[in-house]
Amino acid sequence: MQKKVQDIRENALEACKGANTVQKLNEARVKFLGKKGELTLVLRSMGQLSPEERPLFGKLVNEVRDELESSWEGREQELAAAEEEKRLLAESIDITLPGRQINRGTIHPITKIIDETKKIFMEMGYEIVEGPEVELDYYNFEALNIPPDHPARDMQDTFFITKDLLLRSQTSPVQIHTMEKKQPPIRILAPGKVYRADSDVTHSPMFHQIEGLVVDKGITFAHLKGTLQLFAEHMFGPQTKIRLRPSYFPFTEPSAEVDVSCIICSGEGCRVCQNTGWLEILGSGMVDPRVLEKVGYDPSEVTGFAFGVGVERIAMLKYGINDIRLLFDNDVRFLDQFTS
Ligand code: 2NL
Repeated sequence: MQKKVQDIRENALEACKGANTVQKLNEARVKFLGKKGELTLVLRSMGQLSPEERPLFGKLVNEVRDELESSWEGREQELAAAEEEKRLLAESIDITLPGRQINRGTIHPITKIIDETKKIFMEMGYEIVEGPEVELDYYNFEALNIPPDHPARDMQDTFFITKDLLLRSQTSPVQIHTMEKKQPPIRILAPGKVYRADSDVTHSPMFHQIEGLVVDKGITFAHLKGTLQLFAEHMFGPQTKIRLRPSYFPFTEPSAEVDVSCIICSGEGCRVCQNTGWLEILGSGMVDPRVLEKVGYDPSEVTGFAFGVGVERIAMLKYGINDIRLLFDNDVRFLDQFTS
């Protein structure tokens, strides 16, 4: 029996050393030290021994059990440490790996033109003003001296909500509101969305306009010309020339269309300027005295000039975009080209 215990001890120690996973180690423990394990069974068979032999045998079995238990404990710690190390190694993060590129957004070309224009005029002391996109007919048309039978007032051209309420077709109402609230000197720039019932490759039913207005004592057409020359140089480059052609708007008198020397061919003549060397970029004029009167200003005291720029047109010219819809599709392959 003693020999048997020694054999179990040796086999168990062997199995303990040989177990290379926690699971195998547990299996071996069940085999030798479990309820039905070899050492347990040999202890149960103690009845075969004489009463004198039993205490000694019991002591031996207990010693072997203690030895095996501690050996198991040691091996278990070894294996657990090895497995932990393996796990940590597998989970470890290589911090030397370069990070994934973050897709940064870009500023929309329309926003870029608006931001640039705001900067140009803020540097000349203009205040930026904004207002509602839903307006009264009065502020969009009547206060601007646009007669009741004017084509712009047709349902075909303007989005009416009710008889008196509409989506503004220009940003001028913002300027009317400002003049009603403040006395000259006025120097304001009104950028924003406007709406017209029109849609093709160069027209969108929603587009952006920037209007400027200056009213003060002694404002002349020379101020208008100088201001727009400066704007053209800042927007299109220092070599840019401007040209004014007589025109008509109900809210300005006299009125002028403003052309810039072609930004593609510098005035030589090309496809973009249709061989004229010039590009039409804005409408302008001296504020009609009737508009000043309607907001309560005295036209014999103060005069003013005003202008309106189509933002999409400027963006299309400046970035060589041939279809206005590209500006509203929000296709990142298009927008990604407008970095910095
Ligand atoms: C164009 C023409 C223009 C104005 C807008 C204006 C505003 C007030 C009084 C007088 Cl409150 N005028 N705005 C003047 C002339 C032209 O825009 O073709 N825009 C794209």
